[in-house]
Amino acid sequence: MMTPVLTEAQLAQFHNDGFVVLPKFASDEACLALRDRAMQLAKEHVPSPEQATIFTADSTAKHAADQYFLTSGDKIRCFFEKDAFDEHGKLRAEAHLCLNKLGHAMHDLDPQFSKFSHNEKLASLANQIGMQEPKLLQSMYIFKQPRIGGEVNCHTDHTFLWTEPQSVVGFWFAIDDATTENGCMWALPGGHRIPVKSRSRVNADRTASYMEVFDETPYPTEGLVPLEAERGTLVLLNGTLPHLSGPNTSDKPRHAYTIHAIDSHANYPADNWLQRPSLVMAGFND
Ligand SMILES: O=C(O)CCC(=O)C(=O)O
Repeated sequence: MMTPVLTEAQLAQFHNDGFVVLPKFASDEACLALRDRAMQLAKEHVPSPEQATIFTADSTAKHAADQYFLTSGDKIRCFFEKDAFDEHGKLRAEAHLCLNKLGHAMHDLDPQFSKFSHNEKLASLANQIGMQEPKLLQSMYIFKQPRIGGEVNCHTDHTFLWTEPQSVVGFWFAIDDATTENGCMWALPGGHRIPVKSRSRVNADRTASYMEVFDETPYPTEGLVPLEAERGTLVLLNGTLPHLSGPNTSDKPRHAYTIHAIDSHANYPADNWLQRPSLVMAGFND
């Protein structure tokens, strides 16, 4: 029997609202060590400024950019902010300071990220919210850089990491303090009960993804609440919960680390964009 992490009230909140905010889940020390490592990985893996220009999504570069993204499920790759490039396609600052995120397998491939992502507390939490056999599918380190950190549109994680039945859960950690000024997340309490409106799929030769839309109407914006979070806070998100984050117009960075776990009892269709041909998924306490 694992030691429960959530109080009864927090568990009820997760089920009722589709999310729960858990301050001080990770230590400042662990967050800062992860932050340092992320900056190091950014420097090591960032494409050169010349290579980087291929990701400015003009039509000839689209295919290369799609391939770079669609084959990143079992790698550590760097993705640029769209405002990172000036009108001549040149990076506005040092390349690693223009990144939107790292993705998508740091939790498997980097020892420091692996240490942060695998422990008894997370295993117990996943168990408490009813995941039968949680497996870590993807990780993202989101920089949300000062002034150029872009918004993340309202979405559900199930749309992008589809399982049958639905099982994905987001484990989002504030690595810096996240506020309404620097682009914290927002979520729609109870919105996880709205039927999911779209499903992202890839075409048969895996050259591009497309959206299968079930319902054209946007998610309601009324009722969205800001999820301000101090460093070390864990926000747990049901996979069908609509959530978003604003742009970072401030001069403060807003780093965050997010893990998406699925239940290995659920089917993971082959037309999900994210595949991990070279890696087996591990559990939280593996
Ligand atoms: O950190 C953000 O800004 C958004 C993260 C998000 O949407 C996610 O982890 O699913």
